[in-house]
Amino acid sequence: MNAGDDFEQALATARPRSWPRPTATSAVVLLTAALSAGVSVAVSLAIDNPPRPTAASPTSVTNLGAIWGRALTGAAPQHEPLSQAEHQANQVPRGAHVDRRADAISFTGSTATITFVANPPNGRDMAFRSAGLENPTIEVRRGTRVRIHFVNGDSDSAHGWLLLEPVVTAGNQAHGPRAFPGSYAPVLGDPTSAGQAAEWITFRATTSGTYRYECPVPGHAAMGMQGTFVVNS
Ligand SMILES: [Cu+2]
Repeated sequence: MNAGDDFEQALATARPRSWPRPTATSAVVLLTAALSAGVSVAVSLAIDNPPRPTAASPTSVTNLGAIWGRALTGAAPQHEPLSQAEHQANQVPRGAHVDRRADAISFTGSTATITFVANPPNGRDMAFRSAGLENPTIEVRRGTRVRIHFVNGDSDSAHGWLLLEPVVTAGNQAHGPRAFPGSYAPVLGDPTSAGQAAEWITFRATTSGTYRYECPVPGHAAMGMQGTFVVNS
């Protein structure tokens, strides 16, 4: 069992029983993904399974982040001071080329270490900040070992980072199986006296293509927490 499984279990345990069941829409999305993706979809099912708000409970979209944020407080593997997180959110990663006009960060080496800070106070709301950019497009070469340093820079909402293979688009959100084994930074909760919740994940970008990263908290990708991740051949 890896750290991600621990977090998904913690999330499942923390989930109030009265929340609405997944809607028919999410069932269709999951079924389509299952038909397209075989075994790996089981992983994304665990991510996509949190109940989605229904038309009868429109306030749930904004409340879920707050509820999960409180429920997961203190559960993160690491914490770091907000000032440190903000500093790292604006640092250019080692070996990276940053194109600010194109809002893109590219790597040509065999490793890429990227910090994403969700909703830092000085950034745009509902966005990931990296190298001083908002939701930048990331480009790596096929075979690159990618390390993601994910920090929840928010004060009152849960956030995560998930790299998906966009096999289905519903509304303005792409849904698919997790792009690569390990390409998921589990949802982190609110800060503690030790600082902002933080974690590291590592995966290998083994297949070229265009992928999507997003925050898996329901509603957050639609509100802007998403970007493009390109694996060049
Ligand atoms: Cu989020």
